[in-house]
Amino acid sequence: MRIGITCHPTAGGSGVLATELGIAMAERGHEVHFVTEDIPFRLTGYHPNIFTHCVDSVSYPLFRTAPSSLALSAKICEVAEERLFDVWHAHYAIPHAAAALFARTMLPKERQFSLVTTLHGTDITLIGSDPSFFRVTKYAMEESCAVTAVSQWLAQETQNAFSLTKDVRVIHNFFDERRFSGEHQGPCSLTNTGEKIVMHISNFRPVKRVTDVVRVFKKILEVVNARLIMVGEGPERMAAVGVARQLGIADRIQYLGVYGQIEALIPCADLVIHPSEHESFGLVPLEAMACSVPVIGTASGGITEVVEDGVSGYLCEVGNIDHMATHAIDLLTHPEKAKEMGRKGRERAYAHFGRDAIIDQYEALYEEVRAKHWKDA
Ligand code: GMT
Repeated sequence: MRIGITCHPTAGGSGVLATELGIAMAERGHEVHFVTEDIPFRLTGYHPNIFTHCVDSVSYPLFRTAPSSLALSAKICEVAEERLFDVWHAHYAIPHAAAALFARTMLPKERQFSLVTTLHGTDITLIGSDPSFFRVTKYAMEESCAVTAVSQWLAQETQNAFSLTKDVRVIHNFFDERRFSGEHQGPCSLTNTGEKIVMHISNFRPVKRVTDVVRVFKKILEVVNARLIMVGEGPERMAAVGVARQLGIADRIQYLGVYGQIEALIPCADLVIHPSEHESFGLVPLEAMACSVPVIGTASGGITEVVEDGVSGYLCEVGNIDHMATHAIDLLTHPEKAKEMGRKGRERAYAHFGRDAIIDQYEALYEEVRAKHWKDA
């Protein structure tokens, strides 16, 4: 098949998932074209069967902000005019599904592709539900040939908010076993001898509650000699720095910035903390589990479908700093218990979220929408 993919190129779960999916499809012999604003950050090295097309952006004094979604639609059209696509897969409803839909409308009938839209989270819970985008989001989903969500929770939230006339299928996220094969390794170059490593990885948006990470860490430090490794970049970083200064623990925290190969970092952690307001899936917790690192998270949304509370980590109430700190201290001071939780997390990750089984589901979906498209044509 020839498959087009549109996704956010920046560090973030939806872009990571879309990129890994494209790589996997290309490895299965499909021809995959990424049409994005930039090269997706996880797309490194050479991959046979993968092609990239970056959207041109034009600024003009009349525009307060450049209408990049229109440029995206035009680019998708341009690429689809050159080659016949079977499927276009839009990751994140706004603007990607809407832009791909517009592109399909502009194409002559014989060039039109089947559109699959995958919902990732805030495209529904925050952006798409905002009155300014609601109708566009709903229309794009209704007009897609298939809509998938990365968790049951997100599928249900979507139906609650949009009452779609079609099903939202659940296809969970996956991790690449070849990348995340390392297991928790204990002391490493990130730390001084004797320090435990607590790690947080995110795009530091408000929904990630990074200042909670710092507050939990402050409580951990009252009992355990530890270092907090913050990986990622985003708008809340300065807030985290400020809270750490106020709490007098700034020197115990290291900010690594955006890091493409987190598979090299996660195995250094003794635990990963992920205290999000809500999380439609939680790719970082899954990748931590794959590396046998226990997770402290929040029982908020689809993360409960990934991390089993009390088995592969602990899920606490959002904002309950004491509860998260108590569990973190328990794990950091009982390495055997942490090791057992890590082992169970890894087992769960491999059993339910391995790459091939999930790719099979997407491939079957592509075949299904393609067959229906040609039947209806
Ligand atoms: O919705 C977002 O926050 C954007 C997106 C991203 O690009 O980081 O994250 C979402 O998609 C990921 C991949 O499916 C999920 O693992 C994250 O849970 C989800 N984030 C939220 O729901 C906050």
